[in-house]
Formats: sequence, structure tokens, C-alpha cells
Amino acid sequence: MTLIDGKKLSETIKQEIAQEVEAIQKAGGKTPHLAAVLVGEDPASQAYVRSKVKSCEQVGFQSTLIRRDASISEQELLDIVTQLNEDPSIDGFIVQLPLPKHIDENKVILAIDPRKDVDGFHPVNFGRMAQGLPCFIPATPFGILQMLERYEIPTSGKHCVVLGRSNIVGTPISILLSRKAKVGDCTVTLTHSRTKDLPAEVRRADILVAAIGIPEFVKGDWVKEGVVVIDVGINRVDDPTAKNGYRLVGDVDFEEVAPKSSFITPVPGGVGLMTVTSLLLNTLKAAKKEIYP
Ligand code: L34
Repeated sequence: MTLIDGKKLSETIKQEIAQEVEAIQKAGGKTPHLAAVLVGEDPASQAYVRSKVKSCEQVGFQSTLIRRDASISEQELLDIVTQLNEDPSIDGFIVQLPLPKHIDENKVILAIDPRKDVDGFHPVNFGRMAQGLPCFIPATPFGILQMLERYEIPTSGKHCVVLGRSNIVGTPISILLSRKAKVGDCTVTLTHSRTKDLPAEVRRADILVAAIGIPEFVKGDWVKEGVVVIDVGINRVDDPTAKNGYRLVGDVDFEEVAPKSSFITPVPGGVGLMTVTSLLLNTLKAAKKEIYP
């Protein structure tokens, strides 16, 4: 069993980005600039956005954090998006999800200029992704592709089972892994809450991507020997022995599944860290106008 080390891999990629930023600056180019909009006080969202801002510092990006109270109106948030669209100093920006219930997330995503949509959530980027055109790939799926690539895990002709059909993970990773590409050419089964006999489907997986948000959902007897496990879940479960009263677990029962796996991502220290690094990669692409010249 090989642990896919998201921490080590994300540090390596951040060093590569930092070198490129230096080269851009030496050549007299503009420092890449990411903005993040954070609405409300959700502890997990705050931690993720903090980590994004800190990572910008690490690689030499400029970053701007825009914080607003959960009571912000939809129109006020849309106005912020418009300002960021029009601000030439900003190369790319994100609106951290989830948003408060009174705000329509789809409306906000649709308002983002696709050229600055470094989350890859806008339908223009999603559609381009589905057709194999240049696009911003959503950060979590992009991070998964890099883990598979850098650990030289063969994907061509493999059976990949995806648990969960969200717009930000399950659906895009299903499309990406089925594409004709270096990391791709999988036969993909996309499963969800209405799938009949989930364990039987999961047992067919050479590669399992678990993204359903249920703590330790996948059990040891659900997987076949030698499976590659990508655990996207970041679930907080109560733990009175922990300093902050909780610990993080994935969607996979690690104790049971790891011994049967050829490769597995840990939680924490896996996909989550690659999500942050992939956002930096997308921001670099935005700054270099690589996707939309
Ligand atoms: N707009 N909203 C937008 N873009 C995104 O890409 C996200 N996502 C998801 C939630 N909402 C979003 C994130 O940023 C999930 N996510 C994210 C980012 C970072 C980490 C996890 C999820 C992360 O750093 N995880 C660490 C542990 C963090 C902790 O201690 O809480 C890890 O080791 O997995």
C-alpha cells in the first residue's frame, strides 16, 4: 500500500509555482493576483480560505480577501462580483461555497467572468471541460488528476467508480477521467444516493473516487484487492480526546480499506491540500492568459 502524500506533492507544486512567479517578475511581468470572497463565519470555510491566502503568500502571489457578514444581500454580493470582474489588477477570484440560504449560488457563479473563474464553476468553463477545450478545471478534480499523474498511476482502460454527483467534484471528475487524455481513458460509473447495491458497484472499481460527504461510508468489504482510493471527504466528527473537540475523517473507512489498497489518499493531508494548490495553478494560468488569450 502506498500513501498518496498530498502534503508533499502540494509543497513540490508550490515550489514550482514560486519559481515561475520569480521568472515572471524578473521578466518585468505582473505578479499573479487572486481574490477570495468569504461570506459568513462557517469555521470550515474560514479555515479553507485562510489556507488559500497563506498559500498565495508562499508562492509569491498577491492576494485579496473580501469578507462579508452572512446577512449580505444577493445584490450586494453580485455587485462585488461585478467589481472583481472589472478590476484589471485581479487575475482570478473565487466566491467560497456554501453561501447563506437566501443567496442563489447559481446566480452568483453565472455572474463571474469565465476568464477570471479560477474555480472552474461557470458553465462556460464546465462546458469547455466536457468538450475537452482549454478551460479552468475545478480545483478538487484538478488536484485528483495531478495525484494520479505524479504517482504514475495507470488510468487507461481502468474501471473508475465515482461516489457522488456534485457539480464541483463527482460530475466533473467523471467527465475528466472518461476523456481521451494522458490521465483519462477510464470506463466510469457515476454512483449516487439512488444507486442500487452501492457496495456491488464499488467492488468493480480499479479506481474509487469517494465524494459523498458521509464519514467512513466505504467499508473494507466494499473494495477489491489492489484498488486505488481517492478520498475526497472532509468530515468533522466529534472526538472528546481531540484538542478542538473533533477530528477529520474521509468518506472511506481508512483502517479497513487501506490494507486492501494499492494507493490511498489520507484525510487530512490528501485531496484537500491539492485543492488549494490547484487553485494556485489555475490563478497562474489566468495571469498568463493561457486559457483565454
Ligand atoms: N468556491 N468553494 C469554492 N471553491 C472551492 O474549491 C471550495 N472547496 C470546497 C468547499 N467550498 C469551496 C474548498 O476549497 C472544499 N475545499 C477545501 C479546501 C481546502 C481543504 C479542504 C477542502 C483543506 O485544506 N483540507 C485540509 C484540512 C483542513 C482542516 O484542517 O480543516 C486537509 O488536509 O485535507
